[in-house]
Amino acid sequence: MGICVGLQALFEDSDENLNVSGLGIVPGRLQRFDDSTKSVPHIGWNSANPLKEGETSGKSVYGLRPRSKYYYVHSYAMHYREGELERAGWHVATAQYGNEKFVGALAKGKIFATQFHPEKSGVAGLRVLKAFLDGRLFEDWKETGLPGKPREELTRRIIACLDVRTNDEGDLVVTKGDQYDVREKGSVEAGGKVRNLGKPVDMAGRYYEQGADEVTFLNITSFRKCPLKDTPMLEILRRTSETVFVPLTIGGGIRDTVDTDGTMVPALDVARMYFNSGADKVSIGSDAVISAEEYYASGTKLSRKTAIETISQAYGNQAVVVSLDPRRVFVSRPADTPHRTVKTKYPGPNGEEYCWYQCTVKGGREGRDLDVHQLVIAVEAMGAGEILLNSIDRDGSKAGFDLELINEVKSAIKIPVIASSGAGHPAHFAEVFGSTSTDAALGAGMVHAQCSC
Ligand code: 1PR
Repeated sequence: MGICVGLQALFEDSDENLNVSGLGIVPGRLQRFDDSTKSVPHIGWNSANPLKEGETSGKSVYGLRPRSKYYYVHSYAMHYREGELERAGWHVATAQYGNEKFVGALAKGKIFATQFHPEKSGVAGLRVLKAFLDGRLFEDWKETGLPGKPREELTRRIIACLDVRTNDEGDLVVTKGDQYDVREKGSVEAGGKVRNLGKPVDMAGRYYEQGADEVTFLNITSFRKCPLKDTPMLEILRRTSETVFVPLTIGGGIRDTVDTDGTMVPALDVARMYFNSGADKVSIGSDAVISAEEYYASGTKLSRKTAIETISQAYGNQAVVVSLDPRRVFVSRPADTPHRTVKTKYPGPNGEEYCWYQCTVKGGREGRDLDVHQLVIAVEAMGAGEILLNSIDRDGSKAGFDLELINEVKSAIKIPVIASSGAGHPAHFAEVFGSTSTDAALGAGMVHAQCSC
């Protein structure tokens, strides 16, 4: 059985590297998705429909269902041409991305391959793995009761985010900031304690059961006092990946690091520890801002040594998320700043009608002379695969997403964007998906509020 690149290797070759031939078991050459009108990599939940156009019953291949969705994360695909692979004896399941129809899965004899990740596709994916292990190549399948034909297209993702840190007693807890301030206010007994919303592994498992498309852990305090190999987040990932079968992202402290014994550990080795513990993606925050500043200072030359470049080179750009922590800086006129401004519907404290989005590091504690437009262009050039777009102004506000910020970032790059910060009601997700072309949306405070973990 081949998964993702395991399917791609079966073909003759790929535009990804024409110097390296595939196994040639399946005729054809993989091509990169067209990114002129959609984000690439193709990340998210899409079909793998075993039925042909217009069929409402037929052979379901290894448990694939016409209306189920499966998790994809790739930039190259085998375009589907009606009947071509079938004439070579292959059973094919298809998906659609924009105007491109491609091979989602194929089977012949003892060979089975999926472009999607069944191990990260929840219950639908586990059904496929079980059918393969049981050798159930075919089962008769009849569409029942559901109106209309299956929509073979990418659905946008809803991601549950857990900000994790140690509390004052040293326990690793899920917390939540209000404009990045995670300490309780008000009651004396709370006494500015770190908000404790529950245990990370329990809460991640609950969000998976409730249908989260992905789970993101942000480790908001680097564990400076313990050896890297004992970082508590590694154990959290190991335990979470045993029961949560959707993609896991880990952020916080992904950078070149000096271990407690004085050893210099490159960001790539830090990331490798997380990948080996069950992470599918790593999220880089502060280090990305510093790298972008160096990128512009060097005249937009790539150093090939940054965390983004080395990790995406080794694991693919789909494994590297860059997390932004911007805040609004208001100005009366665009001429008052060299940065790219937006005319905002939400005037500043002195009625200013323009603002620019300042990048920050250290969890929002330090503003930099860099705006989000500059940052995302630089990190896309370095090989980042996705942007996690937080907003300090909206964080924990439950006032809805900063749509102006999201549109500003989406207009600048081709890689997917995850809108974050401000979700307080399901309608906020409908609003952000309806008013922007964001590829995913993330919630933290809202999902925690509904979780009786
Ligand atoms: O800089 O690479 O070590 O990464 C640090 C990571 O930790 C960054 O991704 C940064 O965003 C995050 N972080 C650092 N400090 C805080 C804090 O809250 N004090 N979390 C923090 C920022 C962002 C989301 C947040 C969403 C959704 N939180 O996790 O939950 O904004 O908010 P919502 O409740 O409104 O839905 P590095």
